[in-house]
Amino acid sequence: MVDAQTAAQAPKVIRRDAYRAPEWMVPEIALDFDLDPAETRVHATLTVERNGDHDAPLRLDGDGLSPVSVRVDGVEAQGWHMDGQTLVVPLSGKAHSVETEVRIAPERNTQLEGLYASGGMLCTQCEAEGFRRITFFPDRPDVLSKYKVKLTAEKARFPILLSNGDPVGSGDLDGGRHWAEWHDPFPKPSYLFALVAGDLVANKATFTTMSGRDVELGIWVRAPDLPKTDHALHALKLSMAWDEKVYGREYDLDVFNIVAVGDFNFGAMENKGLNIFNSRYILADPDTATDWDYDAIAAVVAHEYFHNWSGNRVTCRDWFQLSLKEGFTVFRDQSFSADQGSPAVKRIEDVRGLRASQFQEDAGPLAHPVRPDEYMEISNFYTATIYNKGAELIRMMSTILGPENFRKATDLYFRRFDGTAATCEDFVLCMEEASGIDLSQFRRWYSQAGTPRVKARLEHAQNGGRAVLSLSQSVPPTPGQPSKEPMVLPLKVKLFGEKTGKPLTSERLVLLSDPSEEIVFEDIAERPVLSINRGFSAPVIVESDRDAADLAFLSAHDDDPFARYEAMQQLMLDTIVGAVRSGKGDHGAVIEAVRNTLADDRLDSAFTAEAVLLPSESFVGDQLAVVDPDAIFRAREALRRDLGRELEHEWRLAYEAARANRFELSPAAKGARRLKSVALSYIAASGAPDAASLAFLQFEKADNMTDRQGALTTLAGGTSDKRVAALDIFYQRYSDNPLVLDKWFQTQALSARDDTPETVEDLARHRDFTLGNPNRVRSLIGAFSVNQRAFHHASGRGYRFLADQLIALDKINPQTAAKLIPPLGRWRRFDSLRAEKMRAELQRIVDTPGLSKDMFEQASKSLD
Ligand code: 0A1
Ligand code: ZN
Repeated sequence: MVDAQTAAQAPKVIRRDAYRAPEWMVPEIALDFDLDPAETRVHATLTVERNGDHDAPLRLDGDGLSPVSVRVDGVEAQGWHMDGQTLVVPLSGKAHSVETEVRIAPERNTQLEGLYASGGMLCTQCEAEGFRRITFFPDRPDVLSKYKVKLTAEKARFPILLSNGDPVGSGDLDGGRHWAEWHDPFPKPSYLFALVAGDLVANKATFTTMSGRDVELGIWVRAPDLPKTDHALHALKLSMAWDEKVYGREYDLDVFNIVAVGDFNFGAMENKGLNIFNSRYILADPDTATDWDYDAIAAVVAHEYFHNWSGNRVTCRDWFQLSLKEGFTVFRDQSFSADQGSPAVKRIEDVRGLRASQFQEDAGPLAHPVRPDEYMEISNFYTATIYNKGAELIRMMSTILGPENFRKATDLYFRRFDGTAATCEDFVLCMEEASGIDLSQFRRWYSQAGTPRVKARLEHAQNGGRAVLSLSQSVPPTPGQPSKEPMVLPLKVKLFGEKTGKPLTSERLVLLSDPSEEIVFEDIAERPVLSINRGFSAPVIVESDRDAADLAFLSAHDDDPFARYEAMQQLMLDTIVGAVRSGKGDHGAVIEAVRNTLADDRLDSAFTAEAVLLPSESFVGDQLAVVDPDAIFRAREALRRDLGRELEHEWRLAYEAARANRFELSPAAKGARRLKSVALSYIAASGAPDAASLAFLQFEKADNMTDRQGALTTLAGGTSDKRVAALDIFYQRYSDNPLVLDKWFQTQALSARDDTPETVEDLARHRDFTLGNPNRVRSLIGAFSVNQRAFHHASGRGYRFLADQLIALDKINPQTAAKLIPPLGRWRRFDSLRAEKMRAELQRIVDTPGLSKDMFEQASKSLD
C-alpha cells in the first residue's frame, strides 16, 4: 500500500477518455539554436491558430524551462505567466506569431531526454515528452507543424550540423562558428523533432525509389567507427526496397540520415529524416558483433525506417494510441526479418521473446491493455504489451483478413490518414471497410489486458470416425479489470494420424469467439493427434491433454515448423515441471525427441538449435503457482546434464559438423554457429573432462564474436580454471570498446554460478561500470535481474542490490531506472519469505524522498 502522504503527492493520472482536441494549432515553427554544451540558446517562433470557438489562452508545455523573453506579433508580450511548468500566453485574435527564448544546459542533462551531450556530440531525444525540455510548445502528438531549423555552433567541435528534412543552406561565421539550416516540408508532431551537432563522418549511398527519385543515405558515426557501418547501410537499403514491394510505401525526402550515439535510453528513434540510434544497433564487424547483433541491427534499422509511414506520415492522436504506430511497425519489422532468413526461426525467436517479456507483464501488477486507459508517466508505457502484443494484434487481423484484404486495408489506412494523427480505432475501421469483415468483438484485444487461456480436448469416436475438438477460453483478471468478456481467437489447427504420421485434415482457421465451442472433424480413420495454434496464430496459452507420447510424435511429424518446436518445448516444460513437483525427473522422452531432432538431416541448423534448447528457468517458473528458483534450477540442470551425457556422441558430431563452416553471414552459416554453441554447452553440461579445453580452444581460435562469446558463456558458467583466464583475455582485448565490454558484464551477470550475486556486486564497483550509460546499466543490472536463480537468492541480497542501484540511478536517469522495476514486481509469484523481502525493497523505493514520477508509478503499482 502507498501511505496517505505519498498518495497525496502522487503524480496526476492522465486518462484516455479525457482527450480534447488542441485549443491552438501550430502550423509552422522556426527554431534557432545557438548550440553550446554548457549553455544553448533556443529561440522559437510559433505561428499559432485558434482551433475552434473559444477564448482560452495559449498554453505551452515546458519542463525545467524559464522564458528569457516572450513576444507576440513581434512585440514584448504582456500578461503571460507560468502555471507550474506551463507558459500561459493570453491572445486576443485567431492567429498570432509567438516567440520565446530559453537557455538550456545539454551537458548537465543526464536524463537523456531533450537536448543532451553524448561522446562529444550534441543530440536530441524528444519522444514522448522531451521537446518541452528544449522549448515551450504544445507538446502533444496531434499538433503537427512544418519545421524550419537553424543551427549555429563552433565549427571545430561541431563540424556537422543535422536536423529533420532537407538541408537548405549553410555558412561560416566570425569567431570560428558556422551555421546550417534545415527545412522539413512534412508537418510533424514535436516528438519527431531532432538535431545533431558533432564531429562525425558518414557512410553514404544513394537509393533510387520506385518512382525514380534519388535519396542520399548517410550513416553518421565518429571516424574510428566508420568501418562498422556497412551492415546498417545495407539493411537500410533492403528496408526501403521491402516497404515499396510489400506495402507500396516510398520514401519522401531527398536525404535520410542515421546517427549513432553511445548514450541512449531506448534502441533507436524514428525522427523524420534523421533517425538517432543507440550505437549498439548500428555498429558491427565480425570481431565485435555476434550474429544476434547483426540481426538486431537489421531489424531496428528496418523498424525505424518503416516508421516513416507507420508513425510519421500517419502519427498518433494521443499517447494512448501508441500501439497504433508501435504494434504495426513491430509487425512490419518482424515480417521484413522473416523474409530475409528463415520465417520459422524468426517466429520462434519472436514468440520466445513475447513469452519472456509480454506474458510476464500481462500476468503481473503492471499489466495494461494494448490501448491503455490511463497513465502517470507515458515513458513507462513503451512496453512489451504496446510493442509486441500490439504486433500480435496486427498479425491476427492480417490472418483473419488474408493477405489481399490486409494490403487493401493498409493502403486505405495510409491514404485516408496521411498527414494526420490517428487512433487505433481508425486502423481497425480501415481493416473492416476494406475487407467487409466485422471486427466488433476483436476490438476487445485493444481494451482487455491479460493473456487468454485456451483449453483444448480432442475426442475421437473410433466407430464413427468423427473427432470432436472442445475448446474453451478465459481471460484472467488484471489490475482494474476483474472480469473479462470472451475474445476472438484465431487458432490454426490440424490433425495428424498417430499410426501413419500423415496429416488427416488440412489446416483450419478456427475463430473461437464463444466461451466454449466444439469443432467437428468427419472421417477421421485413425487416432488423431492435435496440432493447435500453429505458427502461434493467437498470442494465448494453450492447455491441452496431449501426453508426452503425443508431444514427441508432433515434435517429429508436424509439418508446421513452429508447431514442431512448440511440441518439443511443451514436452521439455512438462518434464521439468514434473521434476520440480516430484523431486525426480523422467528424462527418457525428451532425450529421445532431441535425439530424433538431431538425427533429422532435413532440418536446418538454426531450427535444430532452437528446438533442442531447454525452456528458460523463468518460463518454467511461469508454469508454477509458486516459483521455487532453486528447485527449477536443479531440475533443469539435471535434464541438461542427462541430455549432455546420453547424447554426448551426437553433440560432438553436431559440434564437429558445424565447426567445419567458415565465417560468413549467410543464414546457413549463422545457423551452424548457433548449433555449435548449443552443442558446446551440452558437452559442458555432460561433465566431459575435455569440455573446458574445447570451449577455451573455441574462445582462443574464434574469428568472430559469436563463437568467442558462445565459448565465453560456457566457460563463465563453469568452474574450470580457464574461466578467469578467458574473462581476463576478453577484457584486455576489448577494454576500449564499450559495446563489447557490455557483453563482458552481461555474460557474468547471466552466469549460472553460485557466486553470481557477489560477482555482480563487485562488478558494480568495477572502474568500467557507470550508471551514466544506459547500455552499461542494462548489461549488468538488467541482466542480473532476469537471472532467476541469482536474483532470487534466498538471502534477499539480489533484491537489495537492485533497489540500491535503482534509487541511485533514479537521480541520474529516471526513464532507464523505472524500466528495471518489473523483476521486483513479481513478488506475488514467490514464497512468502522472498515475497516479503521483495515488497520491502519496493516500499523502500517508494519511500525515497524526491523519487521521479517514472519510478513512483512503476514501484507503487508493483506493490499492489
Ligand atoms: N519510438 C521509438 C522508441 C523510443 C521511445 C521513447 C524514447 O524515449 C527515450 C526513445 C525511443 C521506437 O519505437 O523505436
Ligand atoms: Zn517504434
